Amino acid sequence: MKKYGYFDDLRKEYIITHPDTPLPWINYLGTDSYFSLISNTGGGYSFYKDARYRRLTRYRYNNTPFDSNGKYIYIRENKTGKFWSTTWQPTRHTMEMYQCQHGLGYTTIQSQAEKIHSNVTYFVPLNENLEIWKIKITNHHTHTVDLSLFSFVEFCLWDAQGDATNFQRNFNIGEVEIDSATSTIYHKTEYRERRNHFAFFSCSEPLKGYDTQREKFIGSYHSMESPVVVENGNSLKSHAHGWAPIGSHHIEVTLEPEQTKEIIFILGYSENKKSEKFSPPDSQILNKEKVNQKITYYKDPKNVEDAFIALKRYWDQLLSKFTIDTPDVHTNRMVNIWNQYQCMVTFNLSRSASFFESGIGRGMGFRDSNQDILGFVHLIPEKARQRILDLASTQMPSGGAYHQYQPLTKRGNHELGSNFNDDPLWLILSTVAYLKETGDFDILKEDIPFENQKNSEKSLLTHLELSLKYTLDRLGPHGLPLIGRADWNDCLNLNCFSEEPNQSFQTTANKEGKIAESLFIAGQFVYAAKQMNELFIYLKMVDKANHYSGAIQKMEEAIVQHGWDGEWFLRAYDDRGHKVGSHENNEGQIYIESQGMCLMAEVGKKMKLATKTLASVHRHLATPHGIMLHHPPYTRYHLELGEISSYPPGYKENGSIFCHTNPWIMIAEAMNGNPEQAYNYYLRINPSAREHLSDLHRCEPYIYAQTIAGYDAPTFGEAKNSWLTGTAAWNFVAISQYILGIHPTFNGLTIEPKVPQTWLEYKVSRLFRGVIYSIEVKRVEEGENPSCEVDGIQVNSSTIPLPDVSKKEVKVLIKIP
Ligand code: BGC
Ligand code: IFM
Repeated sequence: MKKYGYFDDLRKEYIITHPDTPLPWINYLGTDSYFSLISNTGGGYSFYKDARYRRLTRYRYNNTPFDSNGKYIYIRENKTGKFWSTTWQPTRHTMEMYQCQHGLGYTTIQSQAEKIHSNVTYFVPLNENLEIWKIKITNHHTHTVDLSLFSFVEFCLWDAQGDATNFQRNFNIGEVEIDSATSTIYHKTEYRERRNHFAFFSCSEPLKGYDTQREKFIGSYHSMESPVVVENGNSLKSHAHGWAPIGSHHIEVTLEPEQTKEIIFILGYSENKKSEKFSPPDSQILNKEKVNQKITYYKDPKNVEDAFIALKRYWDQLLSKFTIDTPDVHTNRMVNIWNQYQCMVTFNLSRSASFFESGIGRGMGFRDSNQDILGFVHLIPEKARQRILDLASTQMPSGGAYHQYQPLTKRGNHELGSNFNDDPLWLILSTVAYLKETGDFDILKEDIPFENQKNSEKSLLTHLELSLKYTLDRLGPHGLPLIGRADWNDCLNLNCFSEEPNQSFQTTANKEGKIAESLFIAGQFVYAAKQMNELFIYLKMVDKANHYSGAIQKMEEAIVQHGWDGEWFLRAYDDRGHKVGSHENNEGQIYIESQGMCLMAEVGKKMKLATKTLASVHRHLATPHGIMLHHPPYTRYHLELGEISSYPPGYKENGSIFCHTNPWIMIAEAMNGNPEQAYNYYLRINPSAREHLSDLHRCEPYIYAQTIAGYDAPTFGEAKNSWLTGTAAWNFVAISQYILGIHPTFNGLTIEPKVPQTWLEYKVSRLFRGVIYSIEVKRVEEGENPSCEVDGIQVNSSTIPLPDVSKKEVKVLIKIP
């Protein structure tokens, strides 16, 4: 199979050597409010905070090539009239060299054509709402060359939804302003409304010309491959009045042999002063002073270099909080670099904006963001704290939660409502993870409103209890949690069948009389409630702990009595009370989710159900490419099951390898004392370990994808929907906390290695509550007993308590059999 690139672990980069990757292999720039997506051929889009409401540049989804529209620079040799683009796309000319380096928060694309070498680095400086494109051009001819450079971005008219649909309006509203003195193009569409934002696109060089109207730049019946302006080598100084505003600078460059020139482009977002917010009188609406300061600052290459170094330092420092050194290269590079990096991206963007998520349909998912915190909390706990409070503010007094909220407004999305009955319980898992990481128990006292309404505040602890109550208030005929619209599996819609409510089953909590029940939520309840109990005990709230112990026991009994199918856990009962995920079914006999959740919750521990369950998972669901969601997949549509059966067999929720769920089984295997199997499953979906399969896998080899096509799919092994998936967080939890075995607890750091026998030793360095734990794990020598030494002193527990305050480093040596 073809290789498209390689990992450079020292530089923390993935280096792509062939531009025609099976799909665009992308990177995310920006860590805070301004984000930019960029592919290995310069495709992508930018937005401020919210990919729906503040989209800066336009992107065209669903194209061939996939990423058509981006951040492009054309070079034209004036004498010969030959031209090409520095990122290969959109001209796709023959190249003398090409290399794309995707690094942490930056992407560098080098290429050479006609002996002209270019090196463009794209990045978003820390704490800035702008992106830099820094280009260096070198002339490798033995003679002087005259070049023309044309930059290109296409502006989006802010609301990406309206931008993609409302053309009768859109083609009339576009407005721009050109400030030749500073080489800046302003995009100010919407400034006449009560909006106060605008975009700017500037450049370090004096302009020969510019263009702001797409049609003029490209030319009618031309294409991005050969825009008429580039072909002719002359910009038209076009002004956009409606239609499609773009930003294109025309710069002239003369280079002696082997001379290099550096040019800087700055694309950014800004807002007007408050007083200018309403109906500004004329074009002088722009807060130019502020923008000019920024532009002037970043036109200086020295400042750009400093910002770039600061960004690199930022990532080095973040990733230094958790580093490992194990015998396996795939584990090392994913854990040390890419898995943590992806956790940051999913934390920032939830499921909103990728090449597969349009940035329109989904904002911050309640379920999703809570899970993303699990893999992110050690990196920047303060941000996790704020996210927990934001999420809790979208909870309702019932404990239910809006399924998602818009990042710009932080308000719950009404259309989707709140009846995904698993949602509230995830808040418990994220909060407990935060507490264990930080020991910041004060967060539990924070007053948080319901549905963002003032004067409705209750403590976070109350919110968490309401999450448990929400489940307990909604139990079905078997005493199992009602599924509502769906649980973790969005597409398992079990209440679709009967039009009429089931009259024989109506409680106040279930006014609609819909009775489908979820074994996933049952397991999740036990898992979450046990964590709450641990917290109550730690907080010495004994009555509460006792109260919930009763609820946990009852739920476990209901699961064992009504939810055990003999060799595995059922998945659900549908609205007519029929089993889902049973050997009695013809299709969908066994599902992964309820096995994972119930085992992580240690349901049926006394009856030793884990070994049997995991053997069933192995027998029925495991494939060389990962563990499938269920099997056999549904071959026809079932009204009583809903969207799950709308997918062709082996894809998405209908029996693909839904990577998010695989770590639950890895965790269960590790907990059940089978490290070999846990690690074996880990490697099956580890993107780096699949790099050699790139032609089959197709997605980026440095990032987890949401799904890999299942055994029954014609493209078994093909990954889809890379980047924004809970797979990132859960794999990090599985490998770091359960396989490498380092997990934070209320009282200290627990170390319980569950690694394969072939590993003779490994090291972990873990920052925990301000202390560096340098951990070495080794096999016992012959005749030696397993042991744990902390700073040279033998200890009996696997939980290492925090040292006294003055100590900043602890050395731990663990000997395992
Ligand atoms: C997708 C799911 C998604 C759901 C809700 C379904 O079509 O398959 O992955 O979570 O829609 O947006
Ligand atoms: O659990 C969901 C998630 O919230 C969004 N993507 C799909 C998953 C499974 O349906």
